[in-house]
Amino acid sequence: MYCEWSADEIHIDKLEIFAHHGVYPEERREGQTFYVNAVLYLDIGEAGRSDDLEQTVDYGAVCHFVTDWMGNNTCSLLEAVACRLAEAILLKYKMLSGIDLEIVKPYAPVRLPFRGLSVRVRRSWHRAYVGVGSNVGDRHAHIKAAVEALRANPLVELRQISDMIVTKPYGGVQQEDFVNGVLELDTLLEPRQLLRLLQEIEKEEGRTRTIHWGPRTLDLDILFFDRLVTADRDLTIPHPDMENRRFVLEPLCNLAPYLRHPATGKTVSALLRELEPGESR
Ligand code: A4P
Ligand code: MG
Repeated sequence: MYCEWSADEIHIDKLEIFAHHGVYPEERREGQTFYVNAVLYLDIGEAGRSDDLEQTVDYGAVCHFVTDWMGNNTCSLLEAVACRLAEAILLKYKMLSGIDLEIVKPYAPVRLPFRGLSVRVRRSWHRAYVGVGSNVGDRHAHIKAAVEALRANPLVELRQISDMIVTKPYGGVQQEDFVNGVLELDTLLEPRQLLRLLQEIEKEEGRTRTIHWGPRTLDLDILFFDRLVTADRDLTIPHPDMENRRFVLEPLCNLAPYLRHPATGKTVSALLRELEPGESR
């Protein structure tokens, strides 16, 4: 699971596995040797104190899991092996906050001298806050459907749901009142993948994009993603203008009052206090 400070590591070096991954048919048919290197990130403080295996991740079990997974699956690309296996390990061993995983193919059919070819990935759980809003149709039903869709996604762990509040429309467009709230989730998805998932869920609920800031069956915005600050054209995190929106800050404060805006360093509760009483600018 997500952990901001887990700096402890367990290392697995050169686990040898015979498996059938590769682009060429003979690689898939005959199989070959692979090596797996991994760094498992977790907090082992409790296990260090208690000397209890239950408080940590059993590296023997992880080695067997990796061996079985490599043997029971077939991929063309080393990239696919590395990404899928890293995800499978993090989903199986929830105590891990992240993993560095390297898949080495020492006998790749390249017909040139080399020591080993490998793909290395770094994957970890992320903590995201998602703003939800609806002001068309059965507003609570749209939000409930979003919650259910997120719950059904194996790469998402929904942790907390704020109180839902009824809010006056913000932004100058004449429209019905909104129901707004915030969801706290842990996810293995990267920011763009999460955005794509949220947009798919919006679409499922009949969202159409016509008027900017206009009425919508369902709006799902990424407010925070770990401590990421980014301003790409299609993805801005933290969500732009959130510090001026009571309909965002109030439910967010309900879940995480001491969470800090990564750019300004201000807590959510301080941002909410700074809004004029009753005002949603
Ligand atoms: N986008 C960029 N960053 C993000 C992000 N962090 N999360 C892009 C989600 N999307 C992000 O959004 C337009 C584009 O923003 C997306 O294609 C995505 O790539 P949209 O949802 O298609 O359009 P929109 O909702 O009309 O625009 P926008 O800017 O998202 O509007 P807001 O900021 O969501 O505001 N009043 C009340 N009381 N309650 C509300 O919920 N909502 C709005 C919409 C206006 N007034 C409101 C409420
Ligand atoms: Mg939006």
